[in-house]
Amino acid sequence: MRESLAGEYDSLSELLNKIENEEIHVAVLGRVSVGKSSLLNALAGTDAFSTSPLHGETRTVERTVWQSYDAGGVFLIDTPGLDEAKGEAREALAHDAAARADLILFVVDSDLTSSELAALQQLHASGSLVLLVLNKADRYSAGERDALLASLKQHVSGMVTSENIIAVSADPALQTVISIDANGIETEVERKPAPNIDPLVDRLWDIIEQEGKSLAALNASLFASRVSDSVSRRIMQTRRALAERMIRYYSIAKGLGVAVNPVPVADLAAAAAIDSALVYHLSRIYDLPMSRRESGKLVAVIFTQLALLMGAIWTVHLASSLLKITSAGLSTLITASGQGAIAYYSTYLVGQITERYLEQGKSWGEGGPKQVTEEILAGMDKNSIIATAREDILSRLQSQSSAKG
Ligand SMILES: Nc1nc2c(ncn2[C@@H]2O[C@H](COP(=O)(O)OP(=O)(O)OP(=O)(O)O)[C@@H](O)[C@H]2O)c(=O)[nH]1
Ligand SMILES: [Mg+2]
Repeated sequence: MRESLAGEYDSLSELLNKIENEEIHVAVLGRVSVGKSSLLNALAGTDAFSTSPLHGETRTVERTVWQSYDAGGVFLIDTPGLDEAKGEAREALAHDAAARADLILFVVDSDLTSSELAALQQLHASGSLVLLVLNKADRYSAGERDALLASLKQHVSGMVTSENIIAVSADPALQTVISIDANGIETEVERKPAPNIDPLVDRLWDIIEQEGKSLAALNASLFASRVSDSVSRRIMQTRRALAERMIRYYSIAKGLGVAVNPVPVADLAAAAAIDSALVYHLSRIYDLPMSRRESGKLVAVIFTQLALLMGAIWTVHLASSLLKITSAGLSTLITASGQGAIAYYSTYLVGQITERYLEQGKSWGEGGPKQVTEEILAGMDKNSIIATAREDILSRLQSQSSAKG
């Protein structure tokens, strides 16, 4: 008992570490010999992983860093192939690694087999983010490839969006080409084509940049929700910590966005979109997933309450008081960061209110949204939050401008 608990604590603390260090783990999963290790080598730009025409080359879970991603902290994780005759233990290893990853590259080399489909369904049910990668595209004509992609798309509709279904050639087969020398003599030579993985790299960058840190946090929380009840208190703490981190992350993102690019209040729609993304992710941390639409609605409810309670003028007051405090130097930065701080504060409020709603099992309780909003406002030290916001934003603005200059 103690041992199994210790194991769970270990994996939890590993996850927390991962979030602390802002690591993102990308794991491959797929049948034997579809080219998982080759794909990771192509991504890494090295021969970090051993490959072979024989089935079952990869026997353990191994990892390397994706160096071409500047921000660092992206790990590529290789796993043994699924579906091996006698490989159940290895298959379990692979699934386990995938469950901890933030993003899964599910690699296939032809249309889906029933066991591949089953594995994808399992991943989908557990909430993993999956890219479906059709490897060995060099073996197909353009027409065949498109037909295959269309078929894959159909099989996984509702599980993988079409932008996340990508054809690549990680390790294209040798090509025979005719070379003609200066005397016009033709000889056949074998040529090794370069890997073609650019569409996948682009998509990975997009995802990591857009969702980056929250992706790691999100996945850790999904994993945490699968461990046993005996650690549920610890999980609640983990959730709070994750939620807090995520709220802060979104608050900074919005504050910074507004500070760098001060917008008239007319841009409320864009602001609301950020807040509803936050709500969407928080609902996953609390294992009470809401759709994007539901999240948007919740934000509208919260905005209404905030406006009723604080009046539309509150932003103006806040802005002028902030500007008064800070008149020395850096004037444009300060003005900008004043607006940013307000944006930060509003997202922070939305986050706190949503968290309360989720903790109560997706309910406002007897007093409705008004009471929850009042309680949160009453229990919050506005000035210290705004001060933190300004510090966060200013320090980032300054490091940005010093990096540029
Ligand atoms: N034609 C072609 N062959 C490829 C491609 N990618 C990989 N291969 C070949 O497929 C074979 C298997 O590649 P691996 O990367 O070892 O496959 P794996 O999925 O890691 O296999 P296991 O570790 O055994 O599960 C090797 O002979 C590769 O050269 C590709 O894009 N095109
Ligand atoms: Mg392998």
